[in-house]
Amino acid sequence: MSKEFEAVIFDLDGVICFTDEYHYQAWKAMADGIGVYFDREINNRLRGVSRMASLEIILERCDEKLSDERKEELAAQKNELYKKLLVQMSPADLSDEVRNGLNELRARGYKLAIGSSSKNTPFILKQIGLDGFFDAVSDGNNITKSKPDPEVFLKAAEMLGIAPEKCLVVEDAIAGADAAHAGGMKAACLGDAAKAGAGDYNMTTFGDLLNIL
Ligand code: B16
Ligand code: MG
Repeated sequence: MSKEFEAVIFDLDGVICFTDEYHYQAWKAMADGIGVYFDREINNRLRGVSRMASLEIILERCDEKLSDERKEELAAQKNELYKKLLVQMSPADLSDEVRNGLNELRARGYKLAIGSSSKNTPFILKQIGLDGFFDAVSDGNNITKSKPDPEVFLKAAEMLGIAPEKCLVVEDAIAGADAAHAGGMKAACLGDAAKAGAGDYNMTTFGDLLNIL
């Protein structure tokens, strides 16, 4: 175990597993239903962003001003579709690289947590066979402010009983790396966030974590 860190807090979507395509399909069906243009490029902007904030981004292209009630209805509609798509996820959606990496970090003595914006976190963890695996799960169900606010990561650190500066956050979204920094934590980034150089460590693959920790 490195002296610098005692715990690792993982973002879920885009780090442990990949639900982008399901988010895309569900938002696309919702947007088509109200005649609003939506494509994969816009979908990329939704990474790490909460459900309601994602809807606001999609509605930038809607000429009509919708009531809060209608927005709740549309978000609920999208989530129902999304949950139907999540049913097809299984432990096969967890790569060997991630599974082995998590087991190795645990063997090295690190506490492991989830810090995700998603309210569907418990269901996704169950689908991919990681139900009960993490020492703490902080997600969209226990926060009031979403990334780039640090709340989700600070709650994870608190649940673990470990000081924020001893936690390393693993993220794929720039908003997530910003959230880690706002909470006094370092960030190891993958994907978009790594390409943008948003992390203290910018990785090409999950397994690179084993060289940092
Ligand atoms: P839900 P993460 C985020 O998860 C996703 O990246 C983002 O696309 C999604 O809008 C958000 O969760 C909320 O998800 O609608 O399931 O509550 O990357 O923070 O693990
Ligand atoms: Mg993510």
